[in-house]
Formats: sequence, structure tokens, C-alpha cells
Amino acid sequence: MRLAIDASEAVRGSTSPNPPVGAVILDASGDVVGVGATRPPGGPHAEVVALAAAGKRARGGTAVVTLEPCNHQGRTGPCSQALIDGGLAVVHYAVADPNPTAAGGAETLRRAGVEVSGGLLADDVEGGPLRAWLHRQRTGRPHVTWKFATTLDGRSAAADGTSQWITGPEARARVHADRLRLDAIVVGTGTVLADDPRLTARLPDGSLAEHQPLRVVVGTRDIPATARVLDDAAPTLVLRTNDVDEVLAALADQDDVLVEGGPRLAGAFLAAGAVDRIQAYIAPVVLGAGSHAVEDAGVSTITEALRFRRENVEVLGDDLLLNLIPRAQ
Ligand code: AOF
Ligand code: ZN
Repeated sequence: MRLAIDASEAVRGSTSPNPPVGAVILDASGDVVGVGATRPPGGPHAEVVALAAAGKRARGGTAVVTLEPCNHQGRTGPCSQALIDGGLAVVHYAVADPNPTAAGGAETLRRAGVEVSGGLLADDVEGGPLRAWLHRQRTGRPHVTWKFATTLDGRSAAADGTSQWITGPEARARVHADRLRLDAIVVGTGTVLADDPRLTARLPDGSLAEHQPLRVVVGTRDIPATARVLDDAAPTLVLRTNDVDEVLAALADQDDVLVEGGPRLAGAFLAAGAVDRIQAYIAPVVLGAGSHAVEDAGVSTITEALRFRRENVEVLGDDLLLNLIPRAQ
């Protein structure tokens, strides 16, 4: 299952609206004979990719899949039937498929005499590669991560508005590595006017990655046609609204969405309860003046404070990355 999770991580960001699934086939003696992951929409599912690699060696073997094999004729045939046809004796999956159209694969396999078990490393899969997709299946809304960088004194830009760079090179490398796996990056028009960001996913050598997240600019201020976010390096969606629900509706086909600055956009998402996860980069830097990461989150008294709990803390060079999720979840 660890191998299947790794395989699915490698395709995260390239499969939505389908989930990034990983599959591993072991032959009858337990050797790995096929590894696969979901191809971009319209392409084969993970199991079919892994079965193709395994060929006849799958007969009498075991399939390990991060999601319950699908049971429907969609853009591709049902994976449950592909596993039966491949002669698999055992199937382990991590998470049941919550999509009613696709569910039922476990039952179909059992009826065909295959030994089936679910739940293997389910927490790792639910909190990892399938987290954003499962969230959208459950809520109908994309999974939103709010990311920001702050100094020790809680500033995200200096008094003159400059903000590059608060964090060090390790943290910046991490931000770019994460971008490769996203479906969309959202910024406000104020950030475009102040920083003129490109918002592209770039490889360590600075070149453009093959998969680019959708760039989304939100707000009612005009941005110049020369803004770098409008270049042809990646697709861009401009939403002339301040309404968080409208933004989420426009992104209904995206699983994994990152909201970056600025402070008003972050405040609007927080106030709307639309932040599912926070990535807070904290740099050992003091500015003593300058703007904060959030302007107004709809909180006027301490009992209304928005509270989060720690998922984990990472050390990146001299900086810290706090991964947080809402208390209620
Ligand atoms: C699997 N293995 O690798 C994936 C699955 O649009 P379709 O026809 O490709 O079907 C998409 C649905 O299939 C998706 O919503 C989810 O329920 C399941 N995805 N299932 O057995 C895979 N990606
Ligand atoms: Zn399938």
C-alpha cells in the first residue's frame, strides 16, 4: 500500500476531476509485478495501468489499491471486472469509493470469489493523496488550503509593501514542489497589482513544469493586460467578484485549491469558513511594521476567534511550516 500511495502521489494534480489513485499488483508468490496510477481524465484507471504492466503474472495474485475499485462503465470500463478478468485472487483497498456511480466494486469482486478487504492504511490515504478529492465528493466544494508566510512579529509585507523574500530558500523550494500537485492557485487582484506574481509551477532548475495549476485572480479591481499572471505559461481564470461562494462555484471541478494572498482575500475565505487547511510559513525575521496576512476575518471578540489545530510542524532551513486544520473537523 505504501508503494501504491507513492504511485498516486506522483500523479496528484493531473487527474482531477478524477481521484489520484495508486495500484500495485503482486504475483502469486508476492513479488511486485505491476505498479500503476490514474492517467489524466479519459485515460485508464490505476488498476488497469498496473494490470497491463503485470500481464499474465497477475493470475492468482494480489492487487493493492488506494481506492475501492470502480464498478461502473464510465469513460473506461469497470476496474472490478478488469481485476476479475486478470485472475486476481486477493484485493486490498484503503478507502471505499464514496461516488455512488462508481461504488460497489468490492461486492462485485467478492461475488466473483475474490478475497477482498478494505481499510488498509486508510488514514494515510484519506489524509494524504485522496484528501482533496474525498473532500469534494463529500461537500461538493473544492478542498481549500490557505498558504501564507509571516515574520516573527506577524507581518507578511514590509511597510513599503515589499514582501520578497520573507522565508528562506528551503521554504521557497517547498512552495514550488507543492505547486506541482495543485489544481488551482487563487490570488486577489491586490496581490497581482502589488507583486505581479507568475503563479506558475517551476522545476528546481527554474523551467516550467509540465502540469500547471489553473491560475485564478479574484477581485473587482482592474489588472493590467501586461500582468505576468495573464501570460501564456498556464491557463488563467479572472473572476470579477469578492464573493467566496461564487469563487468556489467557479472552481467546482477542481479538487485541490490553494489560496495565497492577499490579506482581504484570506480574510474573506476564513470568515466564510471556506479554509480546510492552513500552511503557515514562519520566518525568524522581524519587521516591526507592515501589513498582516489577514485583514478582516469577521472576528470582533475573542469568543469568535477562528481556532485551528496542529496537524504537523516541519522545519525547512531556518523557517517553520505549520500545517493546521480547523478545530471543528
Ligand atoms: C478506480 N481507479 O484509478 C480511479 C477511480 O470518469 P471515469 O469513468 O474515469 O470514472 C471516474 C470515477 O471512478 C471517479 O469519480 C471515482 O469514483 C473512480 N475513480 N476508480 O477504480 C482509479 N481514478
Ligand atoms: Zn476504475
